[in-house]
Amino acid sequence: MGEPSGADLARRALEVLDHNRRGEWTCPADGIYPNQWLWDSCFIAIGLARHDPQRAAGELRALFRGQWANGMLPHMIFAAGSHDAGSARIWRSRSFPEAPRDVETSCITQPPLPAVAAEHIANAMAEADRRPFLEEIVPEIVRYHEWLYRARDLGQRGLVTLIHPWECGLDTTPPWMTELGRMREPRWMRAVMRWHLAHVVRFLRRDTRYVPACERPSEDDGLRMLVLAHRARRYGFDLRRMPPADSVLVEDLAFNAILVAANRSLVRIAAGAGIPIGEHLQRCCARSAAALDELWDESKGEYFSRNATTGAPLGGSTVATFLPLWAASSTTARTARLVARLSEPGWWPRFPVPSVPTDAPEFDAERYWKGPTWVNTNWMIIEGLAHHGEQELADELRRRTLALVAASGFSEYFSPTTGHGDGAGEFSWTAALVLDLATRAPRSPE
Ligand code: 9WN
Repeated sequence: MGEPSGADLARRALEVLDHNRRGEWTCPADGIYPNQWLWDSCFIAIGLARHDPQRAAGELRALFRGQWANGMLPHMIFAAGSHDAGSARIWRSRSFPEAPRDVETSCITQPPLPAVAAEHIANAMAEADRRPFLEEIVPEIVRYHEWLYRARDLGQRGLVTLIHPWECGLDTTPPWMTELGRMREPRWMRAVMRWHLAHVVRFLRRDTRYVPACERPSEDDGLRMLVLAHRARRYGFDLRRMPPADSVLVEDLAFNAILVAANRSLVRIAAGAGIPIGEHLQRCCARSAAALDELWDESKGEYFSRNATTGAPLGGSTVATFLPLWAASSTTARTARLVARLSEPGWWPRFPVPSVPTDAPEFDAERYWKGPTWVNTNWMIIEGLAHHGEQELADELRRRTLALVAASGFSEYFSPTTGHGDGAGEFSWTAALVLDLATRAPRSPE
């Protein structure tokens, strides 16, 4: 595969982002994803920063329209007049006094990337614009990180607990789905499963109107995720009130690795702008960086998420194992072992890096987070490799990612074995991160 023309790819990426633009913010994809999502907007802002830092700043600002009075940043902000009303009904955010009055949001969060996006935007901005931007955005990000530690790290152990797989961003990743399979199911759901009626649910689904069912969550997984969201609602989506027996509580690897990388960005941008982030948050940041190591399994040579109640690791290899490369502050035997794993055949098929290794029993080449290659996880792995001075491998993955998108289009995800584009077409974060990867000169480590 040769190097695709960066300028041409960047131009096409911008067309996708313009097509999905909804005023100040950008939806992930026309049709299937009409609303604003948290980590999508951060990836979008990172890409836009290369082209138009002011528009990127607007994208991030629009995300904070949804911030709750307690600091929580919701994973979705519903577009006014959205046809996705069913989804808004799950949450009914306005019934919570802390939720904003002028927009409807979900009541859970998503990987905490705003600090990373803010750093990319600030670095791209003209000197005169940088300070006012940071003075506005840093306090909001601080409030969000404080909420994460206050509301989701009840034991002050340094690891944030997630209450729903939608929070981890890798929604149907096998470890979470196995955990959901153990959940006590309502009687009606057992009946649906027993009588194989799940296919009936397909007629009620919105997503399969846009994307073939074989590329989306299975009916069983989809149902369980809905049941869990309704159950969490009973407890006000409040971890303090959620009984472990009726909940699925996970110290999620991807989320916590991203949090550590984001904390580092937050400390840097706050220091650069002379904004104190407070001793308490600084202590939380240090604790998180150390606690991430607890998720490492020395015998397997991989990181795993953990059941927050029992402490048991959630087995099954996933791409999340590589995200601590981005989080780790120094290169160790462990990081070297992770880098070496990337060359294993299951992790390095023709179109790397798959969300589940191709030789794992759960691998499903075209189904969502159960196998496909995603550009956002590749981007974070590229950042991680560069961070540890693994420039050659970072550049190789960058080149392969660009070539894949040049050949298959700006799809939501791709088969790691055939390179076929799956899920939504014209997907915003694929476009934005391609814009970033195509525009950057192969990078030197931080
Ligand atoms: C539920 C928007 C979002 C991404 C997630 C991805 C998918 C939503 C869905 O789409 O999740 O939040 O409807 O399946 O898993 O990472 O943010 O692109």
